[in-house]
Amino acid sequence: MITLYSYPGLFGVADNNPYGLKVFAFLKLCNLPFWQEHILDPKHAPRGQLPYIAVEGTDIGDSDSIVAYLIHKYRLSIDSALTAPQRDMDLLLRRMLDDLYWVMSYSRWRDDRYYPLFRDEFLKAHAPQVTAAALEAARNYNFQRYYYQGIGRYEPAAVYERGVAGLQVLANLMPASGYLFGPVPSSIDAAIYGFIANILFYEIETPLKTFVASRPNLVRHCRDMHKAVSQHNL
Ligand SMILES: N[C@@H](CCC(=O)N[C@@H](CS)C(=O)NCC(=O)O)C(=O)O
Repeated sequence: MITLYSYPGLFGVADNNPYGLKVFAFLKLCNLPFWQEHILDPKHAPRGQLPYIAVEGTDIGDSDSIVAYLIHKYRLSIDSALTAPQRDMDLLLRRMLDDLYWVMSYSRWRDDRYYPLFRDEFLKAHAPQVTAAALEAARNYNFQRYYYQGIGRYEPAAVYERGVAGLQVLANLMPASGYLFGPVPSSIDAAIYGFIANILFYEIETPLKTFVASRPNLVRHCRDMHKAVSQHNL
Protein backbone atom coordinates (compact mmCIF):
# COMPACT_ATOMS: atom_id res chain seq x y z
CA MET A 1 0.00 0.00 0.00
CA ILE A 2 1.20 3.49 -0.83
CA THR A 3 1.02 6.15 1.88
CA LEU A 4 0.86 9.75 0.74
CA TYR A 5 2.11 12.19 3.36
CA SER A 6 0.77 15.63 2.57
CA TYR A 7 -0.64 18.81 4.10
CA PRO A 8 -4.30 19.03 5.15
CA GLY A 9 -7.07 19.95 2.74
CA LEU A 10 -8.88 23.28 2.56
CA PHE A 11 -11.98 24.63 0.79
CA GLY A 12 -12.94 21.10 -0.36
CA VAL A 13 -9.61 20.22 -1.99
CA ALA A 14 -7.68 17.23 -0.66
CA ASP A 15 -4.44 19.13 0.04
CA ASN A 16 -3.94 22.86 0.46
CA ASN A 17 -0.51 22.48 -1.09
CA PRO A 18 -0.48 22.22 -4.90
CA TYR A 19 2.33 19.65 -5.03
CA GLY A 20 0.51 17.32 -2.66
CA LEU A 21 -2.74 17.75 -4.57
CA LYS A 22 -0.86 16.94 -7.78
CA VAL A 23 0.26 13.58 -6.35
CA PHE A 24 -3.20 12.89 -4.86
CA ALA A 25 -4.82 13.53 -8.27
CA PHE A 26 -2.21 11.41 -10.05
CA LEU A 27 -2.84 8.44 -7.73
CA LYS A 28 -6.59 8.78 -8.28
CA LEU A 29 -6.27 9.05 -12.07
CA CYS A 30 -4.16 5.89 -12.09
CA ASN A 31 -6.53 4.03 -9.74
CA LEU A 32 -3.64 3.22 -7.42
CA PRO A 33 -4.87 2.36 -3.91
CA PHE A 34 -3.29 4.63 -1.30
CA TRP A 35 -3.70 5.92 2.19
CA GLN A 36 -3.42 9.69 2.69
CA GLU A 37 -1.85 10.88 5.92
CA HIS A 38 -2.25 14.60 6.52
CA ILE A 39 0.68 16.03 8.42
CA LEU A 40 2.01 19.52 9.14
CA ASP A 41 5.63 18.94 10.04
CA PRO A 42 7.77 18.00 7.03
CA LYS A 43 10.88 17.14 9.07
CA HIS A 44 10.69 13.39 8.29
CA ALA A 45 10.23 13.98 4.55
CA PRO A 46 13.08 13.50 2.10
CA ARG A 47 14.66 17.00 1.77
CA GLY A 48 12.27 18.17 4.50
CA GLN A 49 9.46 19.03 2.09
CA LEU A 50 5.97 17.69 1.52
CA PRO A 51 4.57 15.75 -0.20
CA TYR A 52 6.30 12.42 -0.01
CA ILE A 53 5.18 8.83 -0.35
CA ALA A 54 6.19 5.69 1.47
CA VAL A 55 5.94 2.52 -0.57
CA GLU A 56 7.30 -0.86 0.49
CA GLY A 57 9.72 0.72 2.95
CA THR A 58 11.03 3.38 0.56
CA ASP A 59 10.36 7.10 1.01
CA ILE A 60 10.22 9.22 -2.13
CA GLY A 61 9.93 13.00 -2.10
CA ASP A 62 9.32 15.65 -4.75
CA SER A 63 6.00 15.45 -6.61
CA ASP A 64 7.50 14.98 -10.08
CA SER A 65 9.95 12.35 -8.82
CA ILE A 66 7.04 10.56 -7.13
CA VAL A 67 5.06 10.56 -10.39
CA ALA A 68 8.07 9.27 -12.37
CA TYR A 69 8.79 6.60 -9.72
CA LEU A 70 5.21 5.31 -9.71
CA ILE A 71 4.98 5.26 -13.52
CA HIS A 72 8.12 3.16 -13.63
CA LYS A 73 7.33 0.89 -10.68
CA TYR A 74 3.78 0.04 -11.71
CA ARG A 75 4.34 0.34 -15.50
CA LEU A 76 1.58 2.92 -15.70
CA SER A 77 0.44 3.90 -19.18
CA ILE A 78 -0.93 7.35 -18.27
CA ASP A 79 1.77 9.18 -20.29
CA SER A 80 2.66 6.43 -22.78
CA ALA A 81 0.92 8.05 -25.74
CA LEU A 82 2.63 11.45 -25.37
CA THR A 83 4.69 12.63 -28.33
CA ALA A 84 8.18 14.08 -27.87
CA PRO A 85 6.90 17.69 -28.22
CA GLN A 86 4.17 16.94 -25.66
CA ARG A 87 6.81 15.62 -23.25
CA ASP A 88 8.75 18.85 -23.73
CA MET A 89 5.59 20.88 -23.08
CA ASP A 90 4.89 18.75 -20.00
CA LEU A 91 8.28 19.65 -18.54
CA LEU A 92 7.98 23.36 -19.36
CA LEU A 93 4.54 23.53 -17.77
CA ARG A 94 5.79 21.85 -14.60
CA ARG A 95 8.50 24.51 -14.40
CA MET A 96 5.94 27.27 -14.95
CA LEU A 97 3.84 25.79 -12.12
CA ASP A 98 6.95 25.79 -9.89
CA ASP A 99 7.11 29.54 -10.48
CA LEU A 100 3.38 29.97 -9.88
CA TYR A 101 3.82 28.18 -6.54
CA TRP A 102 5.65 31.19 -5.12
CA VAL A 103 2.95 33.62 -6.23
CA MET A 104 0.17 31.44 -4.77
CA SER A 105 2.04 31.01 -1.54
CA TYR A 106 2.79 34.76 -1.35
CA SER A 107 -0.92 35.54 -1.83
CA ARG A 108 -1.86 33.36 1.14
CA TRP A 109 0.85 34.15 3.65
CA ARG A 110 2.46 37.43 2.75
CA ASP A 111 -0.31 39.62 1.32
CA ASP A 112 -2.09 41.37 4.20
CA ARG A 113 -5.30 41.55 2.15
CA TYR A 114 -5.62 37.75 1.93
CA TYR A 115 -3.69 36.26 4.84
CA PRO A 116 -6.48 36.83 7.43
CA LEU A 117 -8.98 34.94 5.24
CA PHE A 118 -6.53 32.08 4.69
CA ARG A 119 -5.62 31.92 8.39
CA ASP A 120 -9.24 32.00 9.57
CA GLU A 121 -10.29 29.26 7.15
CA PHE A 122 -7.31 27.14 8.19
CA LEU A 123 -8.21 27.53 11.85
CA LYS A 124 -11.89 26.85 11.15
CA ALA A 125 -10.97 23.63 9.34
CA HIS A 126 -8.05 22.37 11.44
CA ALA A 127 -8.08 23.76 15.01
CA PRO A 128 -7.15 22.57 17.57
CA GLN A 129 -4.45 20.55 15.71
CA VAL A 130 -3.41 23.85 14.12
CA THR A 131 -3.13 26.90 16.33
CA ALA A 132 -3.01 30.60 15.53
CA ALA A 133 0.52 30.69 17.00
CA ALA A 134 1.68 27.87 14.69
CA LEU A 135 0.28 29.71 11.68
CA GLU A 136 2.01 32.90 12.75
CA ALA A 137 5.31 30.99 13.04
CA ALA A 138 4.76 29.46 9.59
CA ARG A 139 4.05 32.92 8.23
CA ASN A 140 7.31 34.30 9.58
CA TYR A 141 9.20 31.31 8.17
CA ASN A 142 7.56 31.90 4.77
CA PHE A 143 8.54 35.57 4.82
CA GLN A 144 12.15 34.40 4.93
CA ARG A 145 11.59 31.89 2.12
CA TYR A 146 10.08 34.62 -0.08
CA TYR A 147 12.94 36.97 0.65
CA TYR A 148 15.64 34.43 -0.23
CA GLN A 149 13.74 33.11 -3.25
CA GLY A 150 13.38 36.72 -4.40
CA ILE A 151 9.64 37.19 -4.73
CA GLY A 152 9.49 38.76 -1.28
CA ARG A 153 11.37 41.75 -2.68
CA TYR A 154 8.77 42.47 -5.40
CA GLU A 155 5.90 44.93 -5.12
CA PRO A 156 2.61 42.96 -4.82
CA ALA A 157 1.44 44.12 -8.27
CA ALA A 158 4.61 42.71 -9.84
CA VAL A 159 4.13 39.41 -7.98
CA TYR A 160 0.64 38.93 -9.40
CA GLU A 161 1.71 40.09 -12.87
CA ARG A 162 4.22 37.25 -12.84
CA GLY A 163 1.63 34.68 -11.74
CA VAL A 164 -1.03 35.84 -14.20
CA ALA A 165 1.50 35.70 -17.07
CA GLY A 166 1.98 31.99 -16.36
CA LEU A 167 -1.76 31.40 -16.05
CA GLN A 168 -2.31 33.21 -19.36
CA VAL A 169 -0.03 30.74 -21.11
CA LEU A 170 -1.95 27.88 -19.52
CA ALA A 171 -5.24 29.42 -20.69
CA ASN A 172 -3.82 29.73 -24.22
CA LEU A 173 -2.88 26.05 -24.24
CA MET A 174 -5.90 24.46 -22.58
CA PRO A 175 -8.52 23.17 -25.04
CA ALA A 176 -12.23 23.93 -24.59
CA SER A 177 -12.97 20.26 -23.90
CA GLY A 178 -11.04 17.19 -22.84
CA TYR A 179 -7.63 17.36 -21.26
CA LEU A 180 -4.42 19.17 -22.15
CA PHE A 181 -3.19 16.59 -24.67
CA GLY A 182 -6.48 15.02 -25.78
CA PRO A 183 -9.62 13.24 -24.65
CA VAL A 184 -7.99 11.35 -21.75
CA PRO A 185 -5.96 12.84 -18.90
CA SER A 186 -2.21 12.50 -18.63
CA SER A 187 -0.08 13.25 -15.59
CA ILE A 188 0.25 16.94 -16.51
CA ASP A 189 -3.50 17.30 -15.95
CA ALA A 190 -2.98 16.18 -12.35
CA ALA A 191 -0.22 18.77 -11.98
CA ILE A 192 -2.40 21.55 -13.43
CA TYR A 193 -5.31 20.53 -11.21
CA GLY A 194 -3.07 20.63 -8.12
CA PHE A 195 -2.45 24.31 -8.70
CA ILE A 196 -5.67 25.55 -10.30
CA ALA A 197 -7.98 23.86 -7.75
CA ASN A 198 -5.93 25.51 -5.00
CA ILE A 199 -6.77 28.87 -6.59
CA LEU A 200 -10.27 28.44 -8.03
CA PHE A 201 -11.98 26.69 -5.10
CA TYR A 202 -10.61 29.09 -2.50
CA GLU A 203 -13.07 31.71 -1.34
CA ILE A 204 -10.29 34.29 -1.46
CA GLU A 205 -10.46 36.74 -4.34
CA THR A 206 -6.81 37.09 -5.23
CA PRO A 207 -5.77 38.36 -8.69
CA LEU A 208 -4.90 34.74 -9.50
CA LYS A 209 -8.44 33.61 -8.72
CA THR A 210 -9.96 36.53 -10.67
CA PHE A 211 -7.93 35.49 -13.70
CA VAL A 212 -8.66 31.75 -13.47
CA ALA A 213 -12.39 32.35 -12.90
CA SER A 214 -12.49 34.50 -16.06
CA ARG A 215 -11.18 31.65 -18.27
CA PRO A 216 -13.95 29.10 -18.99
CA ASN A 217 -11.49 26.51 -20.31
CA LEU A 218 -9.45 26.57 -17.08
CA VAL A 219 -12.59 26.44 -14.93
CA ARG A 220 -14.03 23.57 -16.97
CA HIS A 221 -10.79 21.57 -16.84
CA CYS A 222 -10.48 22.08 -13.10
CA ARG A 223 -14.07 21.00 -12.43
CA ASP A 224 -13.74 17.95 -14.70
CA MET A 225 -10.55 16.94 -12.90
CA HIS A 226 -12.17 17.55 -9.53
CA LYS A 227 -15.01 15.22 -10.46
CA ALA A 228 -12.54 12.62 -11.70
CA VAL A 229 -10.52 12.60 -8.48
CA SER A 230 -13.10 13.06 -5.73
CA GLN A 231 -16.42 11.75 -4.61
CA HIS A 232 -17.71 15.23 -3.85
CA ASN A 233 -18.51 17.48 -6.79
CA LEU A 234 -18.22 21.20 -6.26
N1 LIG B 1 9.76 20.27 -5.62
C1 LIG B 1 8.90 19.88 -4.54
C2 LIG B 1 8.38 21.13 -3.84
C3 LIG B 1 7.57 20.81 -2.59
C4 LIG B 1 7.40 22.02 -1.72
O1 LIG B 1 7.72 23.16 -2.11
N2 LIG B 1 6.92 21.77 -0.51
C5 LIG B 1 6.78 22.86 0.41
C6 LIG B 1 5.31 23.17 0.54
S1 LIG B 1 4.98 24.60 1.46
C7 LIG B 1 7.32 22.47 1.76
O2 LIG B 1 7.11 21.37 2.25
N3 LIG B 1 8.04 23.41 2.37
C8 LIG B 1 8.60 23.25 3.67
C9 LIG B 1 10.00 23.78 3.66
O3 LIG B 1 10.55 24.08 2.58
O4 LIG B 1 10.55 23.90 4.75
C10 LIG B 1 7.76 19.02 -5.08
O5 LIG B 1 7.49 19.07 -6.30
O6 LIG B 1 7.15 18.26 -4.31
